[in-house]
Amino acid sequence: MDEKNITAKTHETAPVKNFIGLEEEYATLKKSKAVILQVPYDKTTTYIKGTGNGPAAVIDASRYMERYDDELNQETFKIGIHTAEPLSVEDLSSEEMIAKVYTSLAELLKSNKFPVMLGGEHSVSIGAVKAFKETYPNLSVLQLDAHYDMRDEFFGSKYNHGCVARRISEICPIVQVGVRSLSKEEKDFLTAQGNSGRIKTFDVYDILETPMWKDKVSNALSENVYITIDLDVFDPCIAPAVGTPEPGGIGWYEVLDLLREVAKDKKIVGFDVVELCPIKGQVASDFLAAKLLYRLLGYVFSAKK
Ligand SMILES: [Mn+2]
Repeated sequence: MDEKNITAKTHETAPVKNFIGLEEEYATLKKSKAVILQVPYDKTTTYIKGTGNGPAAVIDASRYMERYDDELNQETFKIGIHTAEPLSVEDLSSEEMIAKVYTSLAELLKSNKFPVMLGGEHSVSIGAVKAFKETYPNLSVLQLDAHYDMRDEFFGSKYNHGCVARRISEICPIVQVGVRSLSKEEKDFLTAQGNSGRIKTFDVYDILETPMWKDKVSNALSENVYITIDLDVFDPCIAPAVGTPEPGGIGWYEVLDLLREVAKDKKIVGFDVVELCPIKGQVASDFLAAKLLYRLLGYVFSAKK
């Protein structure tokens, strides 16, 4: 048998439904503290298409991941992680998709679940933040991203993925980390805003120059924090499968250090991982996304807190 056949065979097993291939014992909605909501939406991406395949790729990659967390020395899956059926959003307008995400998350929050959302393009986060803001009035959003996403409108839409941070900033305060690409219009907007407290930005240069940047980020957040992670915040050498890659991103351990710090100082109420745009045969980014999701859940539910 040649190598090609072996690869094909190992990767053609039936797709798993549950994150990490969890048995029902740890995956029923009733018993689970965390619920993974897949939102395979890909309408307004501007460069490489394919973020609609992101959620399935993360679930698929997750089955090859160890269930034991070696950093936290715990078996995080025992909190129960339910993987909900993907939302059918493919044919919806941005407004309809945002409304659907909002409704789904509001329901999960009402039943005291800890929601984790998998995109899809970044605009999926708008409906999520709306729902969290209603449950947690004192909410702020931590955005990890290569892009500022502060455009008021892009390609004729206010809900384009390039406008997501601007829309979020209209709902609650937002703290941006790792950003390194913006338009003149966004720059002018942010300059006009000044240090209003509504939008705080830690770009890659701040990170490089400020030894205590993680504390500063954490201090800029309110008590209840929703985290939105655009995978393009990472350097493309470790996460190349994104719709709009940008050189000079931050590393795995830097992101983990920040998330660990925020989980220690604040109450993380939910998070999303978005903009995975799977590349066939190159699964490192899919696996990174799965591991990131699991590690962050681990920080949130860590026994050591
Ligand atoms: Mn981005």
